[in-house]
Order: sequence, then C-alpha cells, then structure tokens
Amino acid sequence: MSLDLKNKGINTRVTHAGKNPDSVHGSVSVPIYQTSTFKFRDADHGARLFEGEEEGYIYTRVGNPTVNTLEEAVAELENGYAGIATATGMAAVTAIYMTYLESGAHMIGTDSIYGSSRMVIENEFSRFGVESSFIDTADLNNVRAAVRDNTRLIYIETPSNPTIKLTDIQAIAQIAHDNDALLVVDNTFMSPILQNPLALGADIVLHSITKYINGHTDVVGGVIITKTETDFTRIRLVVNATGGTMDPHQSWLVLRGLRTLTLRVKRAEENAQKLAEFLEEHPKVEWVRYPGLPSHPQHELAQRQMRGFGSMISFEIKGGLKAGKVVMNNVRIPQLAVSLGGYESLIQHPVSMTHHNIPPSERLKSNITDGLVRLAVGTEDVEDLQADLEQALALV
Ligand code: LCS
Repeated sequence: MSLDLKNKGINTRVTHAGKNPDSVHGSVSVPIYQTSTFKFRDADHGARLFEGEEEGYIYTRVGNPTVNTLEEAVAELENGYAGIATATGMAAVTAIYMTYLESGAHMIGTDSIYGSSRMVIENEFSRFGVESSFIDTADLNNVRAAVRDNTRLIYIETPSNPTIKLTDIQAIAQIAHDNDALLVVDNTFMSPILQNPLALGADIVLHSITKYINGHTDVVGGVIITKTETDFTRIRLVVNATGGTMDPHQSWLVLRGLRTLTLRVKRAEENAQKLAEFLEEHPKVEWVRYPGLPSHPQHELAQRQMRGFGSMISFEIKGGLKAGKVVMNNVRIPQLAVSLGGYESLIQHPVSMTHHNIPPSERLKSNITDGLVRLAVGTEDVEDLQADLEQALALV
C-alpha cells in the first residue's frame, strides 16, 4: 500500500518523500539507475515516448528514475507542483533567468545575494539585453519604486548571503503579482524545514542543494520547485535543452543526505543560537547578525515567516578585517572554506571569497563590509565550538 504523506509531520515526510522506482526487487534504498539511455520495447514504443503519448524514460539528460525520486522528494517538502534537479545551484539560478528573461526584459533582485547569482545577470545576461536592478528588498518602497513595465521577475534571497538580511516574502509576492511579475525565492539558507516560500505566495523556489539538503559537503547540485504545472513545463524544457540536469549518482547521494535533514538543521540551529548570543556578548566583537537575536532588525519578521532561525551567522570583530583574519586563521574546528549547510562548521571572508566578484562600491551599498566574517555553524558540540572561538578571539 502506498503511503500518503498529506497531513503527516515533517519528520515523516523527510524520511519517506519520493516514490521508490524499484517495483521489481523491492529495494528499500532507492537504486542508482546509472545509465545514460533506456531501451525501447519496439520502434512504436520509442515513438510514443517521444510524442508524450506514454510515460517512460528515454535518455538521462531528460529524465532518470533516481533523479526523479529526488525531485519528487524536494517538491513534497516545499509543497510544490514538481521539482527539477540541476547540476549545481547556479544551473538552477541560470535556468530560471533563461526561462523568463528575454532581451528587453527587466528583473529586480536583492542586492546582497550569493555573488554569482547577481553577477551572472550583470555580466552575462546584460550582454543579451536583459535589464536589472539589484536593490535592498528589505524595504518594500524600494521594490515598488524599482518596478517597470517590463519587469518579469523579482528574485530574492532571504536570509541573504552573507548579510543575513530578510525580505518579507508575502509582501513582495503581492507587489510582484500586482505588476504581472513572478516571485522567485532562493531558499537555500533556510532549507524546506524552516521556510516554505510557495506557501507565502512565491511562484518558484530554488535551492543550492549543495548546502543543507545534501548536507555532507560532498556533492554540488541544485533544485527548482514550482507552484504551477505551467512554470514547471517551461523551466523543465529549458533545463533539458540546455543540459543543466543532475546525474543519477549525484541524486542518490543527495537523497541519502536528505533523510537526516530535519535532525541536522535543528541541531545546527541550536548551536547557532548559542554561538550568536556568545559572540554578541563578547567584548572583541563589533556586531553580530543572526535572525534569532532580538537585536536583528527584522527579528519580528523572522518569527513570522520562518519556523526557525537557521545556522548562518555574520559578524565583525573590532579591528575589522585584520582582526577577522586572526580569528579565521586560528579557529581549529570551523574549517576555513566557502560553502555552508554541511554537518561541519565552516568560516570564510565574503569580500575576498564568495562575493569578491561584486564591485567594492556595490558591496558597501549592500552592507557587505570588509570586516564581515561568515560562520556556517555545524552539528558539533556547541561547548567545543564556543571554546574554539574564545581561544581565537583571545589572540586578537
Ligand atoms: N544560492 C545561494 C544562496 C548560495 O549560497 C549558492 C552558493 C548558490 C545559490 C549557488 O549554488 P552552487 O552552484 O554553488 O551549488 N553559495 C556558496 C557560498 O556561499 N559559498 O560557496 C558557494
């Protein structure tokens, strides 16, 4: 008997989402369909599959049972129509841009987002005549003022990378829809466990699956989830045609990581809350940005639109970048590396690393200051993490 996940709790859904395609042997773990192509029963069968008259697999770039299981699972967790797994998070971002932005079209984006999500528009899509305005989307008046007749997309990241700024999803959805534009939300920092943008009015959600959903720092990938069949079909065609699809082995690894998503997210979040409080009290720390701190300017919005505060912290040490480097070079538990959302803590310097490609004047306008240090908190013992930060701060 198949399991209906409607009205089931999040732990049950994370554990069981996505149908197992093995009807032959009954394997409990989803098989890896490690094949590039699928044999037709006869010529007419092949023709019917291509015509869409019969369901079935043709070629792995356009569909594979292991990949589809992952797509179904993430779509279930985001309460979407369907999911599209992509080779990387950036393949997901680019496919969305390519689907909706033609020459002469305009998009509005959050100013401080993952560097490449912005630069691919400003450096590459601009060459094809796409217009853009990257602004502080936390202020709704900025968004209203930026809308033009040719605005097709509003693209937000909340919380944003690396400034941990929030954008009100419900309010922006209203602005987008009043102006015949679509709202796209990059939900990477929250994972489907802590925030579901489609339920708040967004049309399309994406994740860098590299981060929390995979969670083991051993795979890159992305996923797009749409609210409607129409948007799903449009994006699916673009992803299949341009070849940004995910591979079966990659999908299997992500499914394996996904099954512990709730446990990891909750554990890392508990650690992050304690570390944010510790850093905020520390005399050598200038400021800390974490949505779970009452000092976060949008703490109230965080409580309203998120089911938790996540495990990403940004902070600046008194003495700016020089002092920040002392801490980054001397912590022993957080690894000095970009990325986030894995089981282990990582620390990095956005200005010289993840956001180095954003021009300095634009970075400053977006509050990505030279001294900002980003800490992705993992699932270690918080006492050990705190003691480690303490010893590194003592060297400043
Ligand atoms: N969206 C967000 C919010 C991200 O943080 C990243 C990558 C992407 C999209 C792109 O995903 P990818 O292609 O890397 O899977 N963020 C990174 C970061 O902060 N450090 O290293 C990569």
